[in-house]
Amino acid sequence: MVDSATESLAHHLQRIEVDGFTILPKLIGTDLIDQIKQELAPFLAGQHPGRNDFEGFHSERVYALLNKAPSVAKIIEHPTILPILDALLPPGFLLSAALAIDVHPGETPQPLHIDDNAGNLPYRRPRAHFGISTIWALDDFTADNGATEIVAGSHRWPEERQATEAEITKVLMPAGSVIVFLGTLLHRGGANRSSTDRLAITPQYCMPGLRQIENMTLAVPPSVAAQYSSRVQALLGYSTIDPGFMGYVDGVHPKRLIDTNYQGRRARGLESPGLATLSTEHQPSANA
Ligand SMILES: O=C(O)CCC(=O)C(=O)O
Repeated sequence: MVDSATESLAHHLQRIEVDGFTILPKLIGTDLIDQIKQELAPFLAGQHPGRNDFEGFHSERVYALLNKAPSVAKIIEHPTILPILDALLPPGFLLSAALAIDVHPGETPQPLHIDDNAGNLPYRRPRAHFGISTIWALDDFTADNGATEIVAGSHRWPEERQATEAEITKVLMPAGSVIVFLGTLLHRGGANRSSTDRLAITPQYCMPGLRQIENMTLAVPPSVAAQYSSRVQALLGYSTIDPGFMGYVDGVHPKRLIDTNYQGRRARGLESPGLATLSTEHQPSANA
């Protein structure tokens, strides 16, 4: 028998395959929204307006979120979102970016873009996605307050194709909702023609072997990462790609920087697969 969670997962995966995105309405409630807003408030006091058209001259962005607003971890590892990500990305995928975007009145539309080519990788679209993005609405996304805008189906488009205004759709959703979309989908922040702010948080995830957009293990040092779950620590980069050792630090598992008692593969009775594929001078400690 197929349970409703499996059915719902299949539905969202189907939507993502066809349209490039799916929307999950009201996944979090006002308690968590208020808690996150409270933690973000000191960083959204007007000191850091956007520095270019992409960040938005009438917007504020807060980076290094897990070093500033710990409750954001609850959406980064939300139990309804993780299975979607697990289905779309290889095991060991990473948190590539996690930022708050407060779009103020007067903001103009952001340039249309995709999220999974920040490293200028030499692969042209159409291609498989390298990442998955989510945007959580912490305020209602309305027709005039800067709601995210997407181009449905553009994950299949060739690199050169430009969207017409008629092909751009606003993501209207109540606070607490989230849109999940492929890293290859064209989208942008909308213009804010209202008199109120539009706050969102965008956790973005990438293939385990890619460089993260934000350097997460510097943004969230071991002493701070220690407060989070093992899954969030792994998403930040306190992890290695298993089987193998990519991501090691000084020849050992990066989790040792958080927990000195963390047991390496050998102590756990595991082989160190993959070592044979490297020449001897490049082999790290088998204890990673
Ligand atoms: O603020 C939004 O709605 C979208 C922002 C975005 O796509 C980005 O900055 O990458």
